[in-house]
Amino acid sequence: MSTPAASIDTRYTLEDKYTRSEGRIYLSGVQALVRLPLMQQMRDRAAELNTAGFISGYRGSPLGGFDLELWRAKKHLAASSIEFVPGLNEDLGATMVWGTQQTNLFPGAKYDGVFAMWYGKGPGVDRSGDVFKHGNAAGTSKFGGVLALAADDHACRSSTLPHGSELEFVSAMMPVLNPAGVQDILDMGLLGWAMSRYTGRWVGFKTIAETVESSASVNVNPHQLDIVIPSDFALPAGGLNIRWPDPPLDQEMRLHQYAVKAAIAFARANHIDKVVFDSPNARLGIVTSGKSYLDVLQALEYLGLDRKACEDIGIRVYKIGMTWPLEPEGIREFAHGLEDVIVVEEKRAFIESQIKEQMYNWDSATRPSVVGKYDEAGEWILPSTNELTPATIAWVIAKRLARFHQSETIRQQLAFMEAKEKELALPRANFPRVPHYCSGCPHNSSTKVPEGSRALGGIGCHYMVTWMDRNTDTFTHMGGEGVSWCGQAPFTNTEHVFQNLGDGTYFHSGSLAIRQAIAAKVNITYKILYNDAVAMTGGQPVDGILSVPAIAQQMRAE
Ligand SMILES: Cc1ncc(C[n+]2csc(CCOP(=O)(O)OP(=O)(O)O)c2C)c(N)n1
Ligand code: SF4
Repeated sequence: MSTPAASIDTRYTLEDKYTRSEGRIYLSGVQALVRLPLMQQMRDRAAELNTAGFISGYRGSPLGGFDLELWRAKKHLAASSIEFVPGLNEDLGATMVWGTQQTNLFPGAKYDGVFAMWYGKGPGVDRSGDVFKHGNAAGTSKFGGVLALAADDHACRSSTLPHGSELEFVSAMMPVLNPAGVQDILDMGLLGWAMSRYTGRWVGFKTIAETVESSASVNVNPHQLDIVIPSDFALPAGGLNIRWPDPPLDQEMRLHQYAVKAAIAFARANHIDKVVFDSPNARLGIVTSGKSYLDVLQALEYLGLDRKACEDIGIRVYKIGMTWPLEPEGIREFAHGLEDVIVVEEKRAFIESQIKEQMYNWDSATRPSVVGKYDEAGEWILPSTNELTPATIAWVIAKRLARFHQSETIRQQLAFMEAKEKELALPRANFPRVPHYCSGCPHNSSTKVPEGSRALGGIGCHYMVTWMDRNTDTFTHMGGEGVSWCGQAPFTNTEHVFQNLGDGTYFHSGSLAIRQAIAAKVNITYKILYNDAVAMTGGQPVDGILSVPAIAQQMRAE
């Protein structure tokens, strides 16, 4: 059947994804993140606020291409008074973001406030911990706000370690939002900045490949959300925003005594956590968040359980948007009347441990059992390693459900899944395909080592050398290149090693590693692999002027 001509918007252009202020648009998660500050500006202008925006951070999967998309949207950002200044590395990017919140402490500020966005891969979150702690303790400005985007790689698809950043944010006492898809990125992003202004805190914002690399048709009206300020929470005198002077113990008091509670009040007032499936006689509850929420829906579908079936059987599903601090009233209402709660989340027991802590003092006669990573028998039912699959989740739901509900459909579905798994487990021909450099890549020749010598790997495309027969083994985190040798050299008969160091990494932090090697007086030869790009993340230019003569001069000065 042909589509009625009237439903085709013939005036639509690709630019509209950043300019339209109503209707639905098909956006990728990364495009939604670019659109987000533009929408914040639309809201601010409608509220007659004269604000500006600022974006900084450092690339890394799954936000490897975020900066490329921001550069493409340059003219839209400029028209909305939004500056994009890439960081040399993540923590310096975060420090610039901290600075944006200080702008209005001094005379001369051109805007009412600067709303800021930081982005970085999980290891970038790790290395920015000091800035996060200081910036978050100091606070955000009243009409500014900070969203900190963590790019997490749960399954280690493009990283040296799998990672989830929740606990790092909590360590800095930053509230954490976990969007489940493209619409959530827009909605929770706007809520995040509003929360940041209200609580005076930096707000952590989780992104993973499944959410930022997916696409969806989403409502792009910046005013569709009616964001409310809590009426049941009293801010301390002077509020929670940044100020100067501000002694450290005063900052700590504001953070511990008020800010976390303010975030809870804000989340409650704006229904950031919500019951999505309910039943008048609910017995089994499922708590979940982010990508796991989508997996739970898929798992229920595998079991043939739609909304109506959940209602009839007695299943209630709770989708948590703010994973820390867990809003207590919502979880209490959700758990009311339940016999059993399953917490479905990837990586460590983050929500689960908060629920258990909150429930500890509830009336034990009505308190439901709670399982997540482990069940009561200590069986590892929803592992914290790698990622969870809808099939694994479906098995756990079916098993817990079987305690009060048996159904032929579920039995058949499980039998079908079991047969599939057996089929997949059958021995099959295995032809591992080890990635290699592109033909013509300079790393092809530059990572060869002279006979009898050995080299250490580093972060970047050239890391692939560790899979080749080139006597190159072990690596460090980005920017530690060669420094591990400083710890080995005094204790081995090996007299010398080569160290590979990409030019992007040299600029990010690696030049300091070279200084460390010189200071430690070790015998090492650095190969600075100049390919004029931060190749592994999309071929971005290094974030400054870097030429071979400039590197040579810098090295000579060392
Ligand atoms: C702290 C940190 N930030 C970001 C990344 C993501 N990352 C992995 S490789 C890479 C690029 C390295 O570029 P370069 O050193 O020029 O090596 P090339 O890929 O060009 O060989 C980046 C940014 C990371 N691993 N760690
Ligand atoms: S550095 Fe560039 S050419 Fe070399 S392997 Fe990476 S993407 Fe390919």
